[in-house]
Amino acid sequence: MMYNIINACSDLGVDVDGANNGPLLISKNLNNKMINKFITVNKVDCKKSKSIHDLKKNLNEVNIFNKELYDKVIETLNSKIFPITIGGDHSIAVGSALGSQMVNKNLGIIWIDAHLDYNTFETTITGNLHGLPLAAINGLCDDLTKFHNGNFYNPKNTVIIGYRSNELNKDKEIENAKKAGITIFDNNDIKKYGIENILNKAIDIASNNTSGIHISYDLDIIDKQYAPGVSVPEVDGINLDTAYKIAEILNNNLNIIKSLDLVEFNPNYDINNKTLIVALNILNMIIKTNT
Ligand SMILES: [Mn+2]
Repeated sequence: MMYNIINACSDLGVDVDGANNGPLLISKNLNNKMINKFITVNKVDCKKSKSIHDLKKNLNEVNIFNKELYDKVIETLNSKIFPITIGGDHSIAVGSALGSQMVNKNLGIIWIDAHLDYNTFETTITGNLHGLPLAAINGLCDDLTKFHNGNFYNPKNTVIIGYRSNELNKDKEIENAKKAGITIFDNNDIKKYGIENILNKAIDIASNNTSGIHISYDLDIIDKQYAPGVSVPEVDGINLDTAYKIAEILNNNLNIIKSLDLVEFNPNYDINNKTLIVALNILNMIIKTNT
């Protein structure tokens, strides 16, 4: 199995700057003989909206970006290469996950994240589009997915792991997710049952009657003391052993995993390259050869 690394260089989905510079920094330091090639998608040149009154921040530019990323993921899969998309803020997953769905048809998804990313245009209070991608992928945010001509991900095969955030509008976001019927394993579930049990359960749910799984791994699931270089850091996250255990289990399941994102590395907030090194370790563990 060979891999294309797709650098998704956008921070237009969040009012914090810098996540657009994460992918190239990771790629520059990624030496792995299983990599076929590096592809880069850049955000369009624009004046980034950060207005608190704008509840669809940079919508047009995010859509232009995601359509281009979508095409790169489709192209990669059509040449029988595994796409790894490096973000970028999490709004880029609308492009990568739907691109994979377009080719693989009936995928499940595992969203590894401190946040639900399950706001809709009706419930977002910030207008930061990186808070909507999972709802969008389930077909609940039409304005973010007009470029997509295929199926959406079925909520029955949609699983979140690691949720623990305390955002102001979290009740509405949880309500969205519960109404849709997705499965949520929160941070306490990981503490109680262990990451191996939880991730294996998630894989069962996401792969049940599907053609495979798309993985979206947000670095903010990790405690901010180990991975401070993200746009919205959260305390009480998983430790590095757990973060690497996830990578190892993903590597063991590459037969059913069809595509993957690693997102939200923001070099502006990194300390002593901690987060960069964690991201590189995770990628090298996922794409190591099984021999
Ligand atoms: Mn996220």
